[in-house]
Amino acid sequence: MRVAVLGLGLSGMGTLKLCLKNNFETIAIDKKDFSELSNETKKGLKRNVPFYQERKSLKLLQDIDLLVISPGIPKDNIVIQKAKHLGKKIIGEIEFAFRFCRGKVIAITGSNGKTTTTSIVFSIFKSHFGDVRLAGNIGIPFSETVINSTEETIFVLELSSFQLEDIENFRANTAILLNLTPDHQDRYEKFEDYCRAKINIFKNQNRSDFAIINRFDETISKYKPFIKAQKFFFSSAPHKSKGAYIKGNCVYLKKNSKETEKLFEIESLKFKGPHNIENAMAAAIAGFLNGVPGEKIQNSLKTLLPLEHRLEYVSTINGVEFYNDSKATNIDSVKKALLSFDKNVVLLLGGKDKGANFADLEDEVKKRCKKVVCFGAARQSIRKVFEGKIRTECFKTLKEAVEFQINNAEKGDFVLLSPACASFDEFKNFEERGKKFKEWVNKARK
Ligand code: UMA
Ligand code: ADP
Repeated sequence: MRVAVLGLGLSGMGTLKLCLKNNFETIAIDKKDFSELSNETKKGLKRNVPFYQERKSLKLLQDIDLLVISPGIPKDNIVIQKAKHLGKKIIGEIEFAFRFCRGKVIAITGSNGKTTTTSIVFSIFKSHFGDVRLAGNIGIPFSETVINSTEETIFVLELSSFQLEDIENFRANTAILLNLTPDHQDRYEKFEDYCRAKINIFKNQNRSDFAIINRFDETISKYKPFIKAQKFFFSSAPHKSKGAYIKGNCVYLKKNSKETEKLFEIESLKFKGPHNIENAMAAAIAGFLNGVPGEKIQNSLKTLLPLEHRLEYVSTINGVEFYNDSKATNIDSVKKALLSFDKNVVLLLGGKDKGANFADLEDEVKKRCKKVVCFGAARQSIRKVFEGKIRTECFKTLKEAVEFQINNAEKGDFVLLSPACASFDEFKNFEERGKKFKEWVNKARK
């Protein structure tokens, strides 16, 4: 088998390892020149894998059997186009890894909450099974984790729409779809194209598999006929479908018309907001259906802490609470953050605009916020949306915005960085933005 691997980031390097392990004849391709690759990539390539810059690889494509592509590569890429033209087989890294995967797959997708829910699922499964492996969009390539897997292995995979675009036979024994709201408008022409990629998570499932779905997500509802697996629903709003529901202070699982099981107590969760209860519900259903005892599910949920940069409590200064939700880079995640507070929110919105419709936040902002603080590259366009509707303040940088709030917010306020924008105007990524936010707040406390 002759394989070409396109993109030499995490996925590509994982794919290469798997190719080498299987003694495939392999070539490595990237849009960067060799000199621009990271030292780690260069080191990885030294194991006798010939490297070609994209343009220089084109003439070699006629000799390959398979092109494996990384998720972040746009489909108008010249190598993909050429391979298509030559009638070559093209698959994504997830599909390639799946061909070598033994054991069970629990896959999680959605527009928001993937990483949080994947971490909860991993912790629940780890509490009961011996060989549980975490992989996918969470930062660990699936291709790296499939090596030496056995029938006893359980894979917990976070999957993005990019990864789900290029699957063929990939099958999840349990698939969770958390929600479908607009994101990645820069990659997809239509919202429907994005949804179709996400729905692919159910593509190869059959009646022996499980599909765990948000009960009241209108977009997901449209795709229900596509799902062949046994459906289990979850929602923090009342419902009577098979799946997880809230009664009083507890979450129960309705297994069928006769049997109900207690899953967990809401107060035992250390996560804030109804969206996180739903993430825990989805994860608990997955655990239960796959044989994790209720007690172990409850113990895992009790001990889990919110992940960094996801509605993370930072500190209280003079009665003002500060929250870091730097990972909230689309409208729905900000809405969910707002729903986690009743009033007195000082909302920090800004950064690099991803094409979001900020006006969709208006209702919740009016109900729960004291003011909107706009910062960064998108500050003027955000201000225009909210001006005259609520008090607004504008700052060139996030640092200035935060320092002003440290000195001026009032006792009982919640200063919430939930920016609805990417971070790249001022920071390397959302992690750096969140870390800086925490640094400025914590410095002021001392
Ligand atoms: N490249 C080309 N040609 C191109 C474009 C890129 O050769 O036209 C090369 C780049 O030079 C680089 C490599 O491709 O060397 C990067 O590939 P990639 O963008 O697919 O990134 P990876 O490092 O392989 O990381 C990917 C996921 N990245 C994306 O989907 C953009 C990681 O998710 C994931 O953790 C990793 O695989 C392991 O599974 C990150 C992400 O941002 C966290 N995901 C998006 C999100 O969460 O919103 C979807
Ligand atoms: P993803 O991996 O899908 O980006 P994360 O768990 O990293 O999801 O969370 C990203 C943002 O979405 C954070 O601001 C977080 O508070 C918010 N969030 C988490 N779960 C949900 C959910 N179920 N619905 C909407 N927003 C959510």
